[in-house]
Amino acid sequence: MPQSSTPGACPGAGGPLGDVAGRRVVLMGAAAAAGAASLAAGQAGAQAPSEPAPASDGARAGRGGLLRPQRNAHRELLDTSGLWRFQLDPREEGEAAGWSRALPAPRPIAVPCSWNDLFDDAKDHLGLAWYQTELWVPAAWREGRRVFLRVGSANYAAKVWVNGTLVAEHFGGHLPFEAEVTGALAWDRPNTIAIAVENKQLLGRVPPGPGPAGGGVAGIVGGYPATTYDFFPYAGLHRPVLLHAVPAATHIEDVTATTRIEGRDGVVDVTVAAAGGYAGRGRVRLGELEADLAFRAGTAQATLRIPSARFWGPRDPHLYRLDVTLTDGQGRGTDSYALDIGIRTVEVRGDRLLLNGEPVALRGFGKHEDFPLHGRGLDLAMWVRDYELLRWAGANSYRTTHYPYAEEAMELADRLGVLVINEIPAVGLNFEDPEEATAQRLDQALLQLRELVARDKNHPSTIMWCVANEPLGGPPLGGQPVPRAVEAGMRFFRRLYDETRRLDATRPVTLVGVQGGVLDWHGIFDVVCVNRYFGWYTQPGRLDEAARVLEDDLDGLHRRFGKPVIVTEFGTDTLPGVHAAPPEMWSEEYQVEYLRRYLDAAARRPFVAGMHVWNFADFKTGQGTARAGGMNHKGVFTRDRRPKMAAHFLRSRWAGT
Ligand code: BDP
Repeated sequence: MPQSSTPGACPGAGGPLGDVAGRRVVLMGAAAAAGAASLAAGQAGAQAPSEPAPASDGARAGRGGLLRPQRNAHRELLDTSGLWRFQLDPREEGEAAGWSRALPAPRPIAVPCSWNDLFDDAKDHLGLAWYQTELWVPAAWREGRRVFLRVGSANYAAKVWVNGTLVAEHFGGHLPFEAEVTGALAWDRPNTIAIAVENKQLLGRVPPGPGPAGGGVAGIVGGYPATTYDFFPYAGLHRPVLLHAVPAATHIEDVTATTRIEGRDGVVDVTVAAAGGYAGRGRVRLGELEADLAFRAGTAQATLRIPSARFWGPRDPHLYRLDVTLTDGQGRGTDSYALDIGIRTVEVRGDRLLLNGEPVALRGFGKHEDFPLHGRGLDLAMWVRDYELLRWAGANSYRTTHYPYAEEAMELADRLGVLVINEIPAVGLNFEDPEEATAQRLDQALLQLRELVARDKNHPSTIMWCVANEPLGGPPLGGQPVPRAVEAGMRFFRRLYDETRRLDATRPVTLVGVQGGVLDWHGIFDVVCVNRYFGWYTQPGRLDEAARVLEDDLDGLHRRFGKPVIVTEFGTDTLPGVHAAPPEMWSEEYQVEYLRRYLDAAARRPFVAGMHVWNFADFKTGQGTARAGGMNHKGVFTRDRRPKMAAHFLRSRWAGT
């Protein structure tokens, strides 16, 4: 996003993606609920423009719904994925020149996909670029429907036009947003959809661009393009753009299902929100069970009890189908929505993490949405293969490092019984950066948190929310914390913790700490998650010494916090085919021996509730002296998913084969 030059700059001063004032921009769901402050903050750079809120549709705002569109007897869906037109706009002239109606010199592009690995001149381009497509909307949608346009993920900032009318603006990649477009559609000709996207690395964003205090690990490894994080800043339309239609009279805007276990029974509390302050009736069905819904001011609740329920977990990922229906005076359905839910509980008791009342140990990885050519674009084949490899390795868990993953990935995790730590894109935060930047980041992080919880709250696979990865309050790897930065972080993380619990009281919340980082912040959270690289970034080549330091460190964390500890990252860069005996850094043997020591240390400590190897697969980064071929090589699989020795080692430890 272009930066406004003065605090409180007048609307439009922000440049092409900053100009929404005076126009009707309808942003739905959680983003609308989050309101003006968050949206304005998201588009700010180092300076803090307080741009007015986009106008939002009162009927939708405040409900926090972000239901994944579906097709059924009452709902329609049109996926625009395919070839779109594309044009870079390095001089940011497109908006004034009317590119929202037609691009002057377009080339074809695939949607969804990152643009960076497709065109040589777009590789390191993080500035503005335009997407455009044309499509007929089915005539049957014209009567009695409201039509919405939903963008699954545009990284980072996006502005959307339909037939030249601005309909939405959104800040933050990796999460969906939608706008009502009913009034903007044409029915006698194709409709033009144009989306302008940019991924500038700016100080006030989340993740932030590099500030005066420098980045986190990326600051150590260097890198071009410059980022505060250690993965490539892929840009573009990363998930499908959908049009969907719902009944005009009223429709189901949101469903929240939370589950409890009482004895052998599963209890499901369901809250339904319907548009326009709906005050009619409905019903909710769960297998044989059914309950009536009586709406007041657009909300209704019901509780269903399943005797001798099957509880969801890795061994039996059983899902129950929950059908919600709105009904007219004769009891006929007027809208419906179906959800697959799992009955399970997650809680922290003392230093144990419990799933369905039993201690659970997470075995798995940190990952990335990263694959050749597609970059961060949705790749369902990759996801299906990755879940197959997780099963092959005997893993039961991963963390969505360092941003929310595709909804399809969450759905697969539900079906396959994989336990997910679900993380917002708050990576690269440095609390030595200017206060103003921290304030903007807080607004943006809160927006992303609200959108993430709204999107993923009904997934049984999400067992924990994570609000940040490796924030800094002083130099990394053990420098002295800076008191002002520690305090600023304390305020920031208390706010994020409280907000997460307010949005969802059913899941633990965590923060992932950097090696040698600020420990005080962990005290706020339910689970202590730490990334540790003893034997790699420190104690290089000295695995036995590294193991002793790790054991002392884990015991210290346990003594200090008395909470479950998860080692959310540990790993070594490893080039497949490089061998060494005795093991040496970068060799396959070194990766195996390093992982062995970490897993052994954890196995002797029942308070260690999980071990996530960094990383599942090699992944693309910026270019830098520590990143051979612009890659992080800490995968136990290569980028094209071939196993290194370490993958076989993990399989023998975790799957027992
Ligand atoms: C950690 C970061 C992760 C990096 C990793 C590494 O959380 O994103 O990729 O280090 O250096 O600090 O490999």
